[in-house]
Amino acid sequence: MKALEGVRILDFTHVQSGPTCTQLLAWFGADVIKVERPGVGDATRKQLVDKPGADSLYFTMLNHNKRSIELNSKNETGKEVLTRLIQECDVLVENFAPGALDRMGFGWERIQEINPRMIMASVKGFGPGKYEDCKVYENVAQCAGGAASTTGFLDGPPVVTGAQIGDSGTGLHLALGIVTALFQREKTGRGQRVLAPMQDGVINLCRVKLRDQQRLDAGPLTEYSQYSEGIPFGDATPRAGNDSGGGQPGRILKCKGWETDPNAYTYFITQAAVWEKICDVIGKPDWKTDPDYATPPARLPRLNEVFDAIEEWTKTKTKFEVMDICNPLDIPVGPILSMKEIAEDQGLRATGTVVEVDHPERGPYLSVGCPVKMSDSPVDVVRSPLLGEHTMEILSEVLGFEGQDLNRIVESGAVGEVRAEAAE
Ligand code: CAO
Repeated sequence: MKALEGVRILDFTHVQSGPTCTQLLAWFGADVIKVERPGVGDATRKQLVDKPGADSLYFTMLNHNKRSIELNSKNETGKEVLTRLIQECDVLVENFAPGALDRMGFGWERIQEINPRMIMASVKGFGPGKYEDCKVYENVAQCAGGAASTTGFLDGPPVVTGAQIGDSGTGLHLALGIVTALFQREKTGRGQRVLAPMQDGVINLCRVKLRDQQRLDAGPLTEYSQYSEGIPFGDATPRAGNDSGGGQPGRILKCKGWETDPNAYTYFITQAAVWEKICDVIGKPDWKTDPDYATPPARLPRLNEVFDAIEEWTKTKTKFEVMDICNPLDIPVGPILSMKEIAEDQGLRATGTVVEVDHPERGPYLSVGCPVKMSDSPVDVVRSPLLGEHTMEILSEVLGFEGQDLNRIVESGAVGEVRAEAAE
């Protein structure tokens, strides 16, 4: 038994934001039917190809546990099949460019007519307003959502982050909206529209930076390194390098081997509660009582000096030794892990956060498993479907087409050439 067993998703998503969402729903037990253009499929199948002829990692890593049906939703027979899918499914998820579903003839009004219980969930770049018709990709959302202006160093340009907060982040927001709408439908019997604009998702994740924007009205942001360096603040939340986003100053510091290893660094937080232990560890016991260092406000104008001293110590240890020494003392630190280290981490393999999956075209590959663990709804990661792998199964088992009806659909070309050949 899985949490979302019995929930059927009509997955009209592509690229990253939408597929992230429907993959999560599939992991929670929903039956996710991915609708793809015949012979083409999700564009990511053929993007960033590392094994010619095989689906790319970009596609496989975002589409586990789904079934794939090839369907031309613009031809008449295709529309008939799509209408039946809308009748049979609980949720339609899409992240087409604005207006694409309407142009197909399946806007919200029409979907409600076909199935009033249907939840229609969309990712768009922007919410209603002057940018609502724009196409948007990850980094556009990071920029328009305030992340880029607050990421990077003060003396450099805005920077986008490797974490896909615009795409995968919005997929997460959308998944929450969908399960919430399913919960409400239990009481009302009605479906509803769920919209997760990427700009809104990024702004939500940058909440603390809007906090700081307003704190600027009360004076300089004293926990930013900029303050301790005597650099005046402008009128917007500045880029803060690797400063901690909260009230406990922290930075990334060099560790043993930094000269040759680009990831020989640790994050180090000078949490007030463990300041005395930090002083002992780094060999500065006098700072425990020295009024210039003993309290957090006294340290704020001296952060560079404080972190320089800590770094003198971290440079004598590997990032893992720093972790081993500081953890028992409750000093919050974290090694800068490379993707190679994450791929090889046996602890992450044991929890299912990193999984090895086998694929008929490409052989075994690594993926990220479900990041949410539920005690009563275990997750088995199943390889992504080949293009149209489940077309016949969905037409007959889910939609009940058989005999002449099934032949008519296959022969119309609405479900792709490959399937037509298979049916013959
Ligand atoms: N059968 C027939 N036609 C299909 C089809 C199918 N099964 N699936 C898609 N199509 C058609 C669409 O109807 C659309 O046609 P029209 O332009 O004639 O209406 C066309 O394929 C292309 O769809 P699109 O405009 O969504 O795709 P694109 O590659 O041009 O743009 C993207 C991609 C991501 C920029 C755009 O979809 C978008 O802005 N989406 C919303 C924001 C978003 O999710 N961005 C994240 C992208 S990364 O995760």
